[in-house]
Amino acid sequence: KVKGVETEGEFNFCHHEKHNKPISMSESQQFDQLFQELSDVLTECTGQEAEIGDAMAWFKKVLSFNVPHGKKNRGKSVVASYKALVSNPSEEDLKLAGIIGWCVELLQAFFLVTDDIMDGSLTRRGQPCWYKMDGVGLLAINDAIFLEMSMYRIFRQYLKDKPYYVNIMELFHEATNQTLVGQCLDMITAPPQGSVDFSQFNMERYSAIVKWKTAFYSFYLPIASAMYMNGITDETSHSTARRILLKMGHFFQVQDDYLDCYGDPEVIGKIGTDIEDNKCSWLVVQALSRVNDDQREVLKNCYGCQDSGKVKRVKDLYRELNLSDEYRKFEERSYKEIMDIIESCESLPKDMFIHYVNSVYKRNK
Ligand code: GPP
Ligand code: MG
Ligand code: MG
Ligand code: MG
Repeated sequence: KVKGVETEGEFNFCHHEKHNKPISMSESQQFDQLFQELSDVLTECTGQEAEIGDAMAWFKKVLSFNVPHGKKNRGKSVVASYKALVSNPSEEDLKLAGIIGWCVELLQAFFLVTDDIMDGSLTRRGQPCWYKMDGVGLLAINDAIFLEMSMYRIFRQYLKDKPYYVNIMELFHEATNQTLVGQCLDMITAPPQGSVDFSQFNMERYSAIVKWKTAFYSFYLPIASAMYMNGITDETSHSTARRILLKMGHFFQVQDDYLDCYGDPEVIGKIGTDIEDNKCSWLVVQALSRVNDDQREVLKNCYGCQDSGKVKRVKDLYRELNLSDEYRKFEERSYKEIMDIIESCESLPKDMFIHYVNSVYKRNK
């Protein structure tokens, strides 16, 4: 068994052994270590600011609870991409790539804290959602805005004099805006709990939701950041990167929807809510294209309800329809398509994309 490769009926994405080198321990540790510095910078309070010390101590908790405990694929991929683009990067520039990587993680933390409130989720990364913690509640909204603002304080502190300062700032603004649009589509496509309306649940709508709510910020943003750091600003290069990365992002969200139902909460660190929340998930869109009239009635009666018996009935129906086989076929096809587009890419280093593909394409969490 190759290290890090899922077996047991999982599709094995690790065809390219040489590309599957995980980021080495020390690089990963270096990345983790930067977080402490950033947390200190964001919460330090000097003499005359002593009166806000309690708020800064609170934000320190917000940061340590919500930012460093994820997989950090997005953040680390800024460093990995920067290395793929630059042959002999200086220590200073590598540190800056790491700092921008942490800003992607801060953006992610901002989205997750608010997304969990909107989705009524209970757990995240193996712990209760932040808004569910004692003494937090709706203060989580303020904390999320603090997480968002922290990115711009860090950019100002570390990048102010760099030629790419404005590019990076505009890129993060743009990615935030795209994600808000996607989150809006996600929320308004889901009918209120207890009501039924499948009229908007189709693949066109699904693709739009996941492109906007996930693909831009999770895939294009980290790699585009590394490109801007390296002075790559031309639209041709960026649209090439976008074409590959949006496709990866689409796959990633299908995987997230699949894991919402089939993932082990102990492994994925969160308890799925898509069926209860009436979400236009990949699974329900697939189901709707396969059901007979009786099965459609079951979906109508049971989708979008808190009742655990009804949720189970939906999951049983997914099993009757062999949706996990459908998913596996999609996964396999999608991997091949992605690799084909990457192979045909002339202007940017293929390794930059392949590295990122392999960090997400065989995940079970
Ligand atoms: C994933 O949706 C999308 C996001 C986390 C972006 C949220 C955007 C905001 C503007 C708040 P999801 O609900 O399926 O994610 P998860 O399964 O992790 O809860
Ligand atoms: Mg959610
Ligand atoms: Mg959501
Ligand atoms: Mg999800």
